[in-house]
Amino acid sequence: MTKSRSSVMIMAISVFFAISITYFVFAGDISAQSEEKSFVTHTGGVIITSGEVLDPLYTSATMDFDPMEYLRTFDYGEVSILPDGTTLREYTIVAEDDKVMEVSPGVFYNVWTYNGSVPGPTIRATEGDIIRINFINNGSKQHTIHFHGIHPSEMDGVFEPVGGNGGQFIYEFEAGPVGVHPYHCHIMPLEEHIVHGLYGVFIVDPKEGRAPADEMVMVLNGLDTDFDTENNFYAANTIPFYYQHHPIQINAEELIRIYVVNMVEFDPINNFHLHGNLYKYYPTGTDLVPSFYTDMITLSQTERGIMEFEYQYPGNYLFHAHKVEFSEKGWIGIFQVHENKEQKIEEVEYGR
Ligand SMILES: [Cu+2]
Repeated sequence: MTKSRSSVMIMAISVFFAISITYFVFAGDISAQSEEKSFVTHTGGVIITSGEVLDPLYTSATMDFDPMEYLRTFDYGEVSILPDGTTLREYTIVAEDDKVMEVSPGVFYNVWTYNGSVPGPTIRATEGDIIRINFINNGSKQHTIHFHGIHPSEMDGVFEPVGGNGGQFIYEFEAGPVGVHPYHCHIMPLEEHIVHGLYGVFIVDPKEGRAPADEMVMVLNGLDTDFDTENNFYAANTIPFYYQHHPIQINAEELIRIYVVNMVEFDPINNFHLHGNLYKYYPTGTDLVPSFYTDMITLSQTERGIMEFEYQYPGNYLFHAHKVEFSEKGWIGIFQVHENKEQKIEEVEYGR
């Protein structure tokens, strides 16, 4: 009896020591893993991150996005002239829904993309040009492109769902009216397809052009990274706080023109406040005469317009949502205004 009790004791002590030795041998590895962890996704892909993965991952495909590059990039398409002299602009837009993006340090989000980015490319044309979009859906779900603007019903991207895994559709219409318009997927549930990132900006320039300016695009967006139909992050151009950490460099006494589009879902309003200045505001950009001179506009879903301003004094100026919750969750940035030693703006080449 006593003998068997002591052998149990010896066995228990041995097991304890074995576990302790195992712990000390592998302790280095355990502490290393608190720095970086590997996550195996639903389809077997591997993600290595130091943060928590809040989003179900479909593949390990990752993507990079540079908000500074996006800011001033305009896609004029492949240009050709039709027999009647009209300009034709052709684009290829590919939809995908399996990309993963680190939207904030350690927070990975499954983005659905047009041409691999959120927002998709800024499509730009002159009023009266013919736009032809070769749309390819390489996603796993149905998607479309629904443009705001004037076009025939069958080009509206609503009643012709484009199947995934290579489905194709050609959207063709005349660019108009003059202004700044969003485009986005129009497959139900619409909020889901939009909030994951299937949207972009479509600019239609007037034939006579606009005054030369330092031009930029800001898409106001929200990211619902935990699927509770409330946004966890807000941003101008997708990455929260990006333009606060990387101020936008502009010159004093130089005209700045911002094409701003509100794509935030779930919250009924968003807004845009500029510090140390006021701007001329052209709602939807459809009129060449500004409707307001203000430092504050309020925008509902897909509301958009053109802002124009010049800074008089060099220095740092915030721009942000005056809905403070949004600015504290990422929708905030800085214009770093430099003394204007030489006019750097080149003539905007409309219709190039
Ligand atoms: Cu879609």
